[in-house]
Amino acid sequence: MSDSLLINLYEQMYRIRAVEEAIADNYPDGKMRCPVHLSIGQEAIPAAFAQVIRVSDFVVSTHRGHAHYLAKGGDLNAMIAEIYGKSSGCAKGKGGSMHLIDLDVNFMGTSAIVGNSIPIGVGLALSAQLKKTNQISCVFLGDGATEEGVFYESVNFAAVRKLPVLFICENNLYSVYSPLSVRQPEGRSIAKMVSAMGIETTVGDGSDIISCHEIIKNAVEIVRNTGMPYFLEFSTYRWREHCGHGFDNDIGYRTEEEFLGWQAKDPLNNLSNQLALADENVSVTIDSIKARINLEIEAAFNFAESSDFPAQAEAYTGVYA
Ligand SMILES: Cc1ncc(C[n+]2csc(CCOP(=O)(O)OP(=O)(O)O)c2C)c(N)n1
Ligand SMILES: [Mg+2]
Repeated sequence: MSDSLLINLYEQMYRIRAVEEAIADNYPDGKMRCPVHLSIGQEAIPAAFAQVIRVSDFVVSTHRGHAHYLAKGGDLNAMIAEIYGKSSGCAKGKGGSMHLIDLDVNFMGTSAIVGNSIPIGVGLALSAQLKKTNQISCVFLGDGATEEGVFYESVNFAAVRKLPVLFICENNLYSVYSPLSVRQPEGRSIAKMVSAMGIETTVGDGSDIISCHEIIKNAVEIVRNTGMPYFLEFSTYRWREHCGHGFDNDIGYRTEEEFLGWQAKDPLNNLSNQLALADENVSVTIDSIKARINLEIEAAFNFAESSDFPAQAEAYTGVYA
């Protein structure tokens, strides 16, 4: 892998992490009035994805979608303004953190209803197939979403109609406070269930951005070249509470040891260590990347804070017009 690609991966991953850390830091001010679902700890997957996806491709995501929006090139100012409920937000301040959209880059939306965006992503793949555009459609989903009936209908439809859709499951082991062990029989594999429905699958380590990049690049090429669906399942872990800016290891649904074990596999730290080992001058480059991104984030929060709330007359108007 080239040095410039490694630096690009680092930059993407740092940017996603730093944006969410800034949301967490500012959240207690009480100005962001919507719930936030942070994906700190899970960034390697979207950061790798960002390097291989085209602007023309479609993406849909979930309640935990900040990283996917940013990875697809969604406008940062509009995302932060949306979380602040301002009219300059990407959904005109009417949706909040769970309703991100940026049609300029074909980021087609996120949804608060678990599983809801999956059939939309499949429908987008159907439109690309009918119009012969060579676009692919990518559907981010959590492990919990695979327990919704619509997931099976969608995977089956994609398999039967041979649609160019890439499913990317971020398996962070939990659906809110329920671990997989109380939700599914022991030893069941999500990827194997999907494979039994006739779709090619790969399982990856979501803490290792270099292998994430290889796996996603390969899957994107297969979907684009064959027009067939593909399913990826990455193991990963959210560090923060299910919903909110804090930590919740003390409430009893997961252990501190488990949390620390995953934190020790921090994908951002791992990559910066690898970069430092490869080239001792790299720390100067990394510092300048961080400084630039930190300024960009500060500007986005200033933009959001200084924007107006939607006018009363906008209460019943559309989000896109
Ligand atoms: C249809 C539906 N059922 C339940 C919920 C409540 N809910 C919100 S997030 C969530 C967990 C989803 O878990 P997963 O898909 O693994 O995503 P994660 O939060 O782990 O990223 C649940 C059950 C919901 N929003 N929608
Ligand atoms: Mg989950």
